[in-house]
Amino acid sequence: KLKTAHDAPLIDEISLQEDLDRHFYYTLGRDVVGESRLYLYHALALTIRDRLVALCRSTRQMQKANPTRQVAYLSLEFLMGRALGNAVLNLDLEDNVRKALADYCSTFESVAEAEHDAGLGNGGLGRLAACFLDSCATLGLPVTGYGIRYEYGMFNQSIEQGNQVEHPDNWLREGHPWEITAPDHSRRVKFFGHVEIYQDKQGRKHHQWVGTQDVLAVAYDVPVPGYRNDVVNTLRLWKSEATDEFNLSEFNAGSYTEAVARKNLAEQITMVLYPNDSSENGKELRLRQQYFLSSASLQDILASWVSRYDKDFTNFAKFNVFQLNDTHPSIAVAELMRLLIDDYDLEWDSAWAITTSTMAYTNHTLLPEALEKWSVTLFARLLPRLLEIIYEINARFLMEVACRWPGDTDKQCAMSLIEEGSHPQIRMAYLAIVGSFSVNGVAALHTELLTQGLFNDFYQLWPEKFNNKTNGVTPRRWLSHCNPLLADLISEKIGTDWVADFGQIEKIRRYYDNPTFGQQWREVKEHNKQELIDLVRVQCGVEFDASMMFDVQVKRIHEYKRQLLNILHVIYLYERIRKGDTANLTPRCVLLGGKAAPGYFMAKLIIKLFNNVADAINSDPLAKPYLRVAFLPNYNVTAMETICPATDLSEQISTAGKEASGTGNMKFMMNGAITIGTLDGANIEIRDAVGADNFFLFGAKSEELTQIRANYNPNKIIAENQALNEVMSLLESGHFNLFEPGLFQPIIDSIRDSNDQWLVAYDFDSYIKAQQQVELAYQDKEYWTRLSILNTAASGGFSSDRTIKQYSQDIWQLDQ
Ligand code: DL6
Repeated sequence: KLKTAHDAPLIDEISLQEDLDRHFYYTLGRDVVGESRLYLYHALALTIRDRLVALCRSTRQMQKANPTRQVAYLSLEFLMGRALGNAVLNLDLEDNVRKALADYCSTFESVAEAEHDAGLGNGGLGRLAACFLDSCATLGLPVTGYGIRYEYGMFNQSIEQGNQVEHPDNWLREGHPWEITAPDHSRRVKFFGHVEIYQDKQGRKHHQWVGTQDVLAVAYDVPVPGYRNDVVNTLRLWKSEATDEFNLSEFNAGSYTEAVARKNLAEQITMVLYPNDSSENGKELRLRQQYFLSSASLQDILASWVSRYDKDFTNFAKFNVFQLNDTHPSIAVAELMRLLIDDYDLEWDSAWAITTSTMAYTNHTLLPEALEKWSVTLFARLLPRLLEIIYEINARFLMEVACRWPGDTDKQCAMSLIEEGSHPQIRMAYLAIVGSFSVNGVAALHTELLTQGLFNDFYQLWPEKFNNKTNGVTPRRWLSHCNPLLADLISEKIGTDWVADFGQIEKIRRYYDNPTFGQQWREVKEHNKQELIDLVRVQCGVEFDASMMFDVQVKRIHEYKRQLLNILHVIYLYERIRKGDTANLTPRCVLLGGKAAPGYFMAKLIIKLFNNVADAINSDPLAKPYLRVAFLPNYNVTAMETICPATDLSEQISTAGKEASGTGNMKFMMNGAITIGTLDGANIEIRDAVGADNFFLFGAKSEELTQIRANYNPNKIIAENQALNEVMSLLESGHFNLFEPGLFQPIIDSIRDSNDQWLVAYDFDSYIKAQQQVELAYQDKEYWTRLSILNTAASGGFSSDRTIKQYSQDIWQLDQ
């Protein structure tokens, strides 16, 4: 554990004010107060960054003085969102910041609005990485994040005529005041070329990867503050740049255009984040990004090791762990081998011993389309030395398989790192498993399905490698920062220790049936709803009403997440309204948000359907008292900070066995929303924690799916279920696409398809029934409030602090 740092700049009111003025007037050269909140934001960010830099330095010094095991968290995605509010909270600077800004006639909130989200991630996986960094710093653990500084992050989404339109996210245009470039830490990453073998005087063979086209990885460090503990860790993001070579060769030879083209090629690597959250499209540039991150990060760590211990790697594994966030950086397994053998002269066996005791792999998906495979041909061209190493790893691994299952060649084919066929492919998940000492899933059910299904062969071979680490989210951002009124109300009752020790949130359970506390709880929700009402009005032009239930589903748009089921329920409610069946209807506002991968046709059509349904309902005066529907464009971290505190009902309705964990479910729960959900991912653990009575369960269980699919007949289900029949009839009548005939036929066909993997028709009936339970519960305000308090009170286990403690103890073994 790290101790308090002493060389931090003063955090008192006067020094903060002075620094703010200095940055505003001198660093940024501004002199007109009120000129632009952007400059004020930059001045404030720089003021706070000064403090972070000092703490970062003392954190590093502390770590150097007491060398312990270090973790490098390798991830292609870090979905950090805004940094200002989080830093102010964690450094406890809010009062002083407010006072300093008052001199500029500005509020903290308005200045914070000027910050762009750092959207360097698609969704759950990237946001998890961001929550983990917060928890590692808060727990004082020596963990460094390594990622890519994409020039363009996750695309911005607008909705035009109901359709998603993508716009580039030029988030760096106005500068990123939090980062500090560290050019002295630049690394060279090789691509292309070929391998030459030579023998040294001792007759030992060496492989030389030559004729390569090198790219420079330039480090940009972003500080990651812990919560009020003087610890600041680092997120190191790599930017690709051309090496200087072109100046000398091509450039001087007059090949100006070629030289510039080559420079562009190098810079392309970190140009843009791939916007597919759960399908890989095998693009060469993506593989380059993966290798670029892995190579630069490993080189960085090895260089720092060598600077201290020369080429003595005896204790390297004792002091280093690499956590691979999904298979995306799994090429690191082969790259560490290459660096140790080719650059540091280790023998294969020593290098392999180090690799397999430092690499740990987290799996985040069971979806087959998301399991990465790379073409052998592409590897041979782009990373020839890495391919050789992968072949060697595979050959040795298959001998182990042959020993365990003698004569079973099918087993060898099934487990091989190379999928044979006309276009052989490298199975990256298998490379990650073979090269790691730990493989973890992200929720209990997910890990169970991994060990019993997808990775069962590997589990049989190495059961000790597999473990579960249920995800979590940071209560700093996802309660203290985003829901300050609720945080204050909680702190009034149980003190403030819960922020850093989230298990203590359980203490508010005592107040769950206290009428005064319940009233205050409702008032906070009411206030938060007003904030969301304003957002929805501005962004969607739809007027929500705080007296109605706020029913929310925000996440990436994917068939398995079943936004479609939600839409069918909305149509069902509308149908009831049209029929005048409104006696027991609980008025509700339904909010949907999320981005579809740009090439994902069905996901985009689902967005369009939702918007068309919303238009029909919102323009029907009959519906207004009962139902309002809006699609929030450009759902991102910042939007979620307004959404989750205002939500009554959290929709977690994926087909069982498909959502690895989910983390939105946890954010909603912390903020007192009640879940309607299936037994999927971490929903199961959420329900266990809060109690079955305080969770609206529906849907098929994962263990039932095979049986259901075997004789699935959605047309029969539709014919026999009056409500679903009416919903389908309205959809099929073209009511929602009067001027776009046939537009939604692919969706209709998918629901009626007996191969519908997502079982929308199957779960419809139980979903509707669960929604009816929700309606009844919501009508009793006191009862609903009790459910809400109980949900927050039971959310203690879903803090990423808990998750990180488990990683630290079980996988990283930082306590030893
Ligand atoms: O583990 C974080 C997050 C889970 O909560 C989601 O359930 C899961 O869908 C998501 N996985 C991905 C998959 N990407 N890939 N590969 O984003 O991870």
